[in-house]
Amino acid sequence: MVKTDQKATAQLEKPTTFDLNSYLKEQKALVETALDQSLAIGIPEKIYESMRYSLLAGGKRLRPILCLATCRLTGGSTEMAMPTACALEMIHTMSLIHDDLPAMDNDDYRRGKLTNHKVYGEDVAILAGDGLLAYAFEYVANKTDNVAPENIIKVIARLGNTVGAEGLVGGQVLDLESEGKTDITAETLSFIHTHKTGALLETSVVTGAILAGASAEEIIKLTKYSQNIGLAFQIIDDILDITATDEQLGKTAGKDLAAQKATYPSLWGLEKSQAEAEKLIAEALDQLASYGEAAEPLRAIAKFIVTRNH
Ligand code: GRG
Repeated sequence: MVKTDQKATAQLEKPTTFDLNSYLKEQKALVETALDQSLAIGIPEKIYESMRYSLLAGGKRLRPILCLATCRLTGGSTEMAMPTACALEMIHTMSLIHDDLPAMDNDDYRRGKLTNHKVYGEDVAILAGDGLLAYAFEYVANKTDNVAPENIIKVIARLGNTVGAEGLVGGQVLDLESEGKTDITAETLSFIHTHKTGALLETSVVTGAILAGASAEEIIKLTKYSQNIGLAFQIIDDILDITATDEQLGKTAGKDLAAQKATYPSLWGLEKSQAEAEKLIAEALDQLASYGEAAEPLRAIAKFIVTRNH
């Protein structure tokens, strides 16, 4: 094994008394309650039911939890960040609804449940995604309290950039264009994933810091932290598509292989992909050095990303 890998492994294996399972359970419960309260059934009922079906279907709630944790780390509060945390999950959920459509990945299951279009039909699923996307912006603008207005505007602009052609939409288009091609380079794959998956994870961390009024220097470190965990997250996602079961994933495993999709394991093999993910996480942890104990949640989440099995 090369030196950097040994260093990375040592970083990841550093003992800690922080109980990530209890932390995630407690934070997830907070987020679930806030999401449930964020969207009441209105008229026409069907669209609200469809939006709530996917929004409240479970999932790890990683993006809101990252946003809340970063806001608290940089001097803000849970309350300041909760509307943005909910909006991040609304955006993530809408991207999953659209990603699962027959015109895109054509999936029947998501988060262990039938996909939105399987329950409500394609027409309503598209509109549920659109509804959630629009509502995310409205929710941040209307519900954020005790934050300087210029920081709320920064958050809204950042969310827009993350969703659009410079973010999720751009990544998804290149992903669709790359399907079935056998000559995808590591650069193209990196573009797809930094846009499709990394951008929203990065924005989850950075918006937490913006809401708290963090310094430019802090935002640079946290950006690097979040870019690294975002890429590592995708590498592990690719690995799990090969090594995990349908039950562990809550969706069909082995789809990348079946669709002949270029993935990190297909480019580098499983072992090198895992080593690269660990190296990225070790570098992410370096960015948190100046925070001491207070950064334990962000450290533990980073480590969880490379050790998760779902
Ligand atoms: C954003 C306007 C707009 C359109 C969507 C379909 C699309 C454009 C983009 C695809 C984005 C996508 C589905 C990326 C994959 C991200 C990913 C790794 C999802 C799985 O995230 P987890 O593991 O899932 O956090 P849970 O279920 O735990 O939330």
